[in-house]
Amino acid sequence: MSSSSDVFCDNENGPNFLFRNNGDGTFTDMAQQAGVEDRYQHGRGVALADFNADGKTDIVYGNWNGQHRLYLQDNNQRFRDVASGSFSSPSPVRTVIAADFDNDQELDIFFNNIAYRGHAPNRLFRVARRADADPQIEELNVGEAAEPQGRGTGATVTDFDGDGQLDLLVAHGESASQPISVFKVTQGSSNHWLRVIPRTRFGSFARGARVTAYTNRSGALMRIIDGGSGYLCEMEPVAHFGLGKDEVTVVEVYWPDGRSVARPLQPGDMNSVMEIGYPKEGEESVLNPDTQCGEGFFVKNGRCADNNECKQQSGPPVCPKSRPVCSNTYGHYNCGPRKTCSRGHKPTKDGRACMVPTRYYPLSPSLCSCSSVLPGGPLFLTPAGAPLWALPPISTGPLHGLNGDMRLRAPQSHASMGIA
Ligand SMILES: [Ca+2]
Ligand SMILES: [Ca+2]
Ligand SMILES: [Ca+2]
Ligand SMILES: [Ca+2]
Repeated sequence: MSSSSDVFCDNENGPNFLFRNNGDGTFTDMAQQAGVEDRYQHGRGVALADFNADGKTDIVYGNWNGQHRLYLQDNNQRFRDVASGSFSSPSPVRTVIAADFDNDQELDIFFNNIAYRGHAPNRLFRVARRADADPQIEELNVGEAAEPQGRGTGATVTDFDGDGQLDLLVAHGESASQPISVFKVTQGSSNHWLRVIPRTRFGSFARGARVTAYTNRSGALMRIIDGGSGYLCEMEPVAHFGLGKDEVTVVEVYWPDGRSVARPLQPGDMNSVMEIGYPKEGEESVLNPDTQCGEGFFVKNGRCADNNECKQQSGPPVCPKSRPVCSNTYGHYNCGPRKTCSRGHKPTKDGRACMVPTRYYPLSPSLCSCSSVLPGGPLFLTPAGAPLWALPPISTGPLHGLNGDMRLRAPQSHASMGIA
């Protein structure tokens, strides 16, 4: 919505907030215009990510025994719910995590449900990017992490054992005392990965930073170092990229103040953890013009830019007839085809996807998030502080290579978990 960090609050007992950062220390609530108010639902757990690879931040959250939402941001600061029936299906949800557990490049979304009245298994979905279409949402077998009788209150992800795959920690409590569980994913171990840790000028974790990985063949992947997603817990301040068999060509970090760094990588840099410090005055890197950004991208003004960028002279952008739709992506404009929609659907305002008309909401973007607002009370932000890494869900069972080997390990204690 703005170049500075905006704030999305997924509220219980009332409309959500989407605060646009006015850049002068004040914020304006845009939730209604953006279509993300959801005033009759009770939010529990939120995550921010770019689910359709258009460079704009999208929002996923769970509603307590209500419909869960997957809001994609369009070009007019409006959001559109693309949650499938199965995905949106109401549950006693407590935590939502978006991460790539099997390192196949596609984000997975984990719903931690609390079994406070009968069974309430946790669920896992893959949200796969598609060219010129909304992402495909597919439920995966979450295996032992289903914990149908688990009193899950919070959950988080991090790479506990340093093998490049995220591990999932689920905390329990509230209505019964249960041990913490830690799950490990065994699928996708041969996939490439890259973990990027941006730092502030003082060396701490750069919450609010945005990290983009340009790849050889798979386009750009974006992660946000979030300030408080999940619910009663906090995710690790690490941009974790699963790469499948691909490699990152250039990694780019934008700090909340607009400073940025772009760093060309070599294949040998894959499967590693990379720290990127805040650039000192005059040290903002510029990519060499012959840097290879990967398929679909080229170097422009020292940064990777989309090949299909629309010409923007004075007046409206110019696109060829075969790709007449110009939309903003990764800070640029690019041309794309107009979607032909089947009966009962109509094109989105930008003409690049189809939707069921009743599911369309206007809206806008956001960059950082807080996890919930207490009923009738003040904004509740999960505590920030020293790093305790969170990890996302793992899946098991027969679905698409996520076969079940999530292992439960060493339970310790109960209670909600935070990043300490
Ligand atoms: Ca709400
Ligand atoms: Ca997006
Ligand atoms: Ca995945
Ligand atoms: Ca691991």
